[in-house]
Amino acid sequence: MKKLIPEQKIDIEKLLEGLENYKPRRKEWVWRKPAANGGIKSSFEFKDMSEPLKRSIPLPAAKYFGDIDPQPMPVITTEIASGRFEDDIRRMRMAAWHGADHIMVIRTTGQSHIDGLIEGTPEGIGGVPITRKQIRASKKACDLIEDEVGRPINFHSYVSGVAGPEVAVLFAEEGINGAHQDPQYNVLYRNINVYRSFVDAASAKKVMADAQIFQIDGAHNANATAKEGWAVMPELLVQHGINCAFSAAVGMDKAHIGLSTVPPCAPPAPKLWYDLPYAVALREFFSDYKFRAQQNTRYIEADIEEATRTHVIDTLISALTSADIQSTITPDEGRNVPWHYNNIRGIETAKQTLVALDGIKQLVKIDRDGPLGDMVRDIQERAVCFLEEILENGGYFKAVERGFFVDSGHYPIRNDDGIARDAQGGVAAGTIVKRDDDYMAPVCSTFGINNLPKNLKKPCELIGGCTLCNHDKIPYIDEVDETDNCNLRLAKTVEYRKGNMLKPETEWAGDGTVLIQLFIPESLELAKAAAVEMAKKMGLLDPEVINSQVMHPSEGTFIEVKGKVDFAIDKTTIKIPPKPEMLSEDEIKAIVKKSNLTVVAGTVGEDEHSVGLREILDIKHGGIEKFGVKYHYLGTSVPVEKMVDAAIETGSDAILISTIISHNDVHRKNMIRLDEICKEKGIRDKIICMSGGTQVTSEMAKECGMDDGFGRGTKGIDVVNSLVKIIKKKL
Ligand code: Z98
Repeated sequence: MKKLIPEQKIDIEKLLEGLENYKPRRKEWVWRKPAANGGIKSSFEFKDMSEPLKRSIPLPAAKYFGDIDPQPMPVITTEIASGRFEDDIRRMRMAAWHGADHIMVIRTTGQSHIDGLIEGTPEGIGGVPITRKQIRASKKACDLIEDEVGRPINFHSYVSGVAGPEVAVLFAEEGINGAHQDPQYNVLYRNINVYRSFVDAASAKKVMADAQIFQIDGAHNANATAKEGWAVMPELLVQHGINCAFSAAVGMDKAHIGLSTVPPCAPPAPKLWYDLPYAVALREFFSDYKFRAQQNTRYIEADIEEATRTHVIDTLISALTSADIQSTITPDEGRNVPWHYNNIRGIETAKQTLVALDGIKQLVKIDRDGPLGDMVRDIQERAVCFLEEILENGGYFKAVERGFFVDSGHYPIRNDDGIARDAQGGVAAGTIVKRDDDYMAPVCSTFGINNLPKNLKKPCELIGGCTLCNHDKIPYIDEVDETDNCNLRLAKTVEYRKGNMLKPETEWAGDGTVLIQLFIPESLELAKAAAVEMAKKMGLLDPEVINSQVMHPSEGTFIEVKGKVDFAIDKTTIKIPPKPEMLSEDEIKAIVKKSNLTVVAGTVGEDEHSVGLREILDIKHGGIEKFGVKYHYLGTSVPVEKMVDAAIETGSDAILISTIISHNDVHRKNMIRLDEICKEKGIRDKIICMSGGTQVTSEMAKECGMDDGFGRGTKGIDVVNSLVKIIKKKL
């Protein structure tokens, strides 16, 4: 597979071929490049946009703006977490088309506890672990996807857990571009021994630094875990400080160190009064470093709209405080395995908000003289005092033993409910082996004592190259488990990916999962139970209420139910209705003007339903008037003869009749009558006759002698497009 073809699905089986020989073509992290006006030819003036994509899907409203798709400067992240890398890859491609260039892959829950690397791609609880095969397949896909969209993609995963250094080497070998690494994460959230965690971190960070892997820390986990996220703001600064200082001491370039910041608060609290001073305090203390802003998962409930609204405000804070990376969570995190299309929704929220806020700092200034200045200083002072207290108590390890971190008190208050870890305990306690004084490792990127002979260009010269320098030396092990591997998983879904069978999907290929939305005019508990019954009657398997919102305690409840369909459709049996060829709005307007297009219109017979026709005529909702068509509206229940006479009197080009009532086929009769009268009066070849109504179709109208007909859902542009096409032929 040399390149992707936009009209064709990515062939996963083909992608997996030859992975044993795959080499990453680029290893380091890449930022977006600024471009004048975002490389966009438009009358709009953009301030801070990056280079455009070669291929992309713009925001839905782009059609009103010449289909432009400006790309903001911050890198946009999507967390791909289907749990199966073969599905993640298709998701990555969709994400890139919508503007993501940082793809994070979440690994199996608890991989942090696995003391070593795993081969193949077995599926565990929560998904697949990070393995060489998975990385190679994903990186190979990234190469193809970045060529397709025309922008480099940063592929990201996690260097944590008891196998941190091994994972770091794997990532460096395979060209991972970004990774989370923070020894404090291991200690606090995975109960890994604190000494082991820091020793491992030194080794891992050295490898990451040499491979120019962009590092993101783990401080944000504190405000997602703490009882009150906003109370731990001073601690977050301390955690960032410890990881930054440690990383820089190991030799990491500050430009490759990113702070993971998460707004600690959310509505209905007065969010800005916490999150803005926090963001400003951070940026000021850590001005040499980069910032990755992420939404706070803590506050993501089951309602996607709510998650999205908070994300917009988060992104406003990012724009005001110049975050370098805008991360996006799928807004459905709070309710299921994140779904394909929700990845895209998260990316679009970030893109849409950042584009809308382009150049905000030229218009709006953060006022340090007001209350903000004091709040910023307050957070910073508390953080400095926190750090001093750590030193007074004998340092970081002692502070962890005393439960200083993730305490719910607002420092200096302590509620003594922090996460306390015994320095001699935890996973892999007592496993550190002191290096001998004459320790020597003939491999690159080794941290610490290494007694290499003098005058070597690089350590691995002694062994003719290490795996970091010579990719050919890496042993590649394919699937080792015959019963649990990606080939078996792929075989199960092949008919849905490559065959003729079609099923809806949201999590994985062929899963048949659908979401239905219902409003049930009942109170919450009754509505939830009733919704499940209704879903069953609709034929859904395993229906489950995943969101419910009371509209009023007794008037009704909005419910979302997910379930599975147990059918598939053969796509060869599906007929796609032909779409009428649409002229451009400009062309339509030009022909309307040139021909001074005028019509008479009315509802005919005994039909008083005028709303549909008025919508087609009036400018308000894009009726034909918008395109310059002049109309004479004759009202309701107009005799067909009168319509024809009026057309002759006004010198109109067309007669538009609306006929909703259809009993006794009266709608057909009206059309036939209109055609006959026009013929009788000798004007049929000069006048265009069209009809519309809920029961009308184009074919039926033509059978009844009309030039065209329009049914439910017709817009003014559909009618004027048809009129103009007929006139164009006559011109
Ligand atoms: C994020 N939404 O930050 P295991 N190391 C750090 C982490 O933050 C995480 C892991 C490792 C979040 C994603 N973060 C969650 C610093 C996870 C994950 O194997 O689950 O422990 O590693 O982007």
